[in-house]
Amino acid sequence: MDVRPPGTAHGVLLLSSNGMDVLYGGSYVTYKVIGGVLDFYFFAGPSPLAVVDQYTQLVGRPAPMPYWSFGFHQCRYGYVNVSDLKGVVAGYAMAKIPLEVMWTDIDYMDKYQDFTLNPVNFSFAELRPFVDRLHQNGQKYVVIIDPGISTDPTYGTFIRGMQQDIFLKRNGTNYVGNVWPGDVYFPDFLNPRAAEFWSDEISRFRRAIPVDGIWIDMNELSNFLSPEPLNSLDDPPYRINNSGVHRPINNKTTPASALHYGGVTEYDAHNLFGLLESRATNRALLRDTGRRPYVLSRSTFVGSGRYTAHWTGDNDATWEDLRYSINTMLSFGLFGVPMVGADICGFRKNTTEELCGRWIQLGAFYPFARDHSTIGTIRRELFLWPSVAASARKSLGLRYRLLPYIYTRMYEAHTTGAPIARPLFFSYPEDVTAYGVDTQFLLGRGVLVSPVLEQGATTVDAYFPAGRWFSIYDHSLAIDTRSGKRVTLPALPDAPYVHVAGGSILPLQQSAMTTARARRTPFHLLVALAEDGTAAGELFLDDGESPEMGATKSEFSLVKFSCATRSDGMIRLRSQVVHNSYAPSRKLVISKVVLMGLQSPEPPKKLTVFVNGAKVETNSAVSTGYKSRRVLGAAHVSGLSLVVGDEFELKVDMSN
Ligand code: NBV
Repeated sequence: MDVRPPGTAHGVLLLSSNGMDVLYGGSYVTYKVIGGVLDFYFFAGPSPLAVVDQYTQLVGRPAPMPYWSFGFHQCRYGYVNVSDLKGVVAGYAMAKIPLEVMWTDIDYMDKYQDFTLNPVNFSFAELRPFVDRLHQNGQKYVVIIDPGISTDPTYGTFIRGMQQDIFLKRNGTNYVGNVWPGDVYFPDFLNPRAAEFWSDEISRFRRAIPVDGIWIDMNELSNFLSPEPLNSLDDPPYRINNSGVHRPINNKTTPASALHYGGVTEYDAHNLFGLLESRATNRALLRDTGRRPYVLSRSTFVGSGRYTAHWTGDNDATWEDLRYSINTMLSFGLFGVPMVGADICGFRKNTTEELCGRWIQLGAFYPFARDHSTIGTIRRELFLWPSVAASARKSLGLRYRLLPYIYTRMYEAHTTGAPIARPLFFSYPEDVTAYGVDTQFLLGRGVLVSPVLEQGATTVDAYFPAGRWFSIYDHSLAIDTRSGKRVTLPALPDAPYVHVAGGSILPLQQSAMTTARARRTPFHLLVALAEDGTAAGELFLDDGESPEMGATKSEFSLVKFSCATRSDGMIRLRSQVVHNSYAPSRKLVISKVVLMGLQSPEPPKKLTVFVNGAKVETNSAVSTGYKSRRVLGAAHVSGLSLVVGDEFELKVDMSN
C-alpha cells in the first residue's frame, strides 16, 4: 500500500506463491521472483480503507471470529499436567482477572502425535472433566496441532492417512520429514482427500475432547531436517532471502522438489501450506460443530484471513519485541487478517514484572489477546505479580467494557476489510506526521491506544491527529488540536492511555470474568462530541457463534447512532435500526448515556431529558430512576432503559 500526501492511497499485489525477495527502496519496489506467473493486481483506493476494501474483495473478506475469541487467552508451552492447567484457571479466578480461554501446547499429546492424549499427564479421565468444567463456567479450550503425522505404524491417524494416500511425495514415495514426534509425513492439503482426512481426524478427536478452537503451528512448513538437493528446484541459482540470510531454499523445510497432488511442485506451492491447512481446519470445525470456527495459524498467505486468526510467532520477552508487536499487528490488519496479536509478556526468555505489566497493558488491546511463553522460562500468568494483576484487571477490564465496540469492528472487518487495529494514517491519511507512528494505534476509528513501551518510563510520548480526544477513564477533554499535536503524558501505572476521538459514539457493556457474562450486562453509550457537536457510531450484535456474520439470512441487529447539537445547546441522540432480527428476543437495554465535550462554558444547573418526546425527570428523586451528573464537561444520563433495537430519540436540554 502506498499512501502519500494529500492522503491518497493505492495498492499493488503480486499474487504469487513462489519464493521472492521484495526490496523496498523508498521510491520504488523491486520484486525478484524465482518462478510462476507475474500476476499483478492494482487497487485504486483512493483511501487506505478503500484499498483494503478492494484487496479483501479479491482475496476474501476476513472470517468472522466468535465473540468468545475476543476474551483473554492463556497459554504456555510446558504446562505439565491437568492439575497445572487447573491451577492456572483457579489463579485467574482468585485474582479476579478475566480468563476466557485456556490453551494447551504440544505437551498434551502422547509422543507429540496429533489427536492423541498423553496417558499420564493429560489423560482423558482428567482432561475431559476439566474441559467440561471450563464449559460450564462459560470458558473455552483450545489445543495445538502440528502438520507432521508420525510414521509410527501403530498410530491410527497415520494408518488412516496411508489408506487414503494423502501425504506429500518426493521421488515417488512419501517424503519423510522430522519434527516433534520423530519421523513424519506431511498431509498434502492440495489433495482434496487430505482435507477429508483432516476433518475426520478432528471430529474423532473432538468426540473425546470437545475443543472450541484449533491452533495450527509449524505450518511454513517447519522441518527439523534440511533436505539434500535432488535437482535444481532444491537449489535454484538465485538464493532468496530466507530468514535474513541468502541460504539454501530447503533450509529446515520440506524440499522444493517434493510433489503435491496434481503434480504441483513444492517449489511452486510452498507458501500455500499454511493457507490450505487453515482452510481445511476451518471447514473441519465448521462441519463438526456447526458453529463459527476459531483457527489460529502461524503461517499465512494472501487470503488467509478468510479462515484464520494469526499470532506473530516466537517473540522474545524484551522491550524491543514489545514495541515491534505493534507494527507487526498493524501489518496483518492491512493484509486482511485482522484477528491478530503477539504473545503477551514475550514467548522466549524470562520476562520481568515490569515488562509483563506493560505488555498486558498493550496486549489487552490487541484484537487477539493471548499470554504465551515457552518451556524452561519463568512462568508469566498475569496473577503471579500483584502489579501485573492490577494492570490486567484495569486493562482487560476496559477491553471487556469495549467488547461491543470491538465486536462491531469485527463486523466491519468482515464486510469491508477494515482492520480492527489500524495505524493512525488509516483514519488520518492527510496527516503526514501520522504516517510514521508505530508506537500507538487505533481500534476502529474512534479509540486511540498509547501504551508505555520503554523500560522505566515515567512518561508516554503520544501523537494526536487533528480533532478532540477524550480520556476514556475520566471523560475529560484531554487534547484539542487543529492540526495534530505531540504530547508528553505522565505514564499511568496500570493501563495504557486510551482516548476516544471526538465524533465517535462507542457502545460499551460492563466488564465480567467471561464474555458470556459481560454480554448479559446493560449497554452504555459513550458519546464523544466533535467540535461541531456531532458524533456517530454503530452497534452490531448477533449470538457470536453462528457461522455467518451479518448475512441477510442470519440473525443479527445493526443499529446506527447519531448525535447532533442545536445552537441553543439541545443535544439530540438518535438510533436508527438498520437490521433487527437478533435483539428483540434478548431484552437488551442501554441504561446509560455519557456525553463528552459539552459546549456550554457554564455547567448547566440541570439537564432536562426527553425520550421519544416525553420528558423524563432528571432530579435525583428516584421515582423515575433517572439522574444526571456533570463531570469535567461530561453529562452522565443514567437509569435509562432504551431498548436496543427500538428506534429512540434522546434529547438533553441544558439551556437553563
Ligand atoms: O509447540 C511449541 C511451540 C509453540 O509454543 C510456539 O508458539 C510456536 O511458535 N512451537 C512454535 C514449536 C517450536 C518451539 C521452539
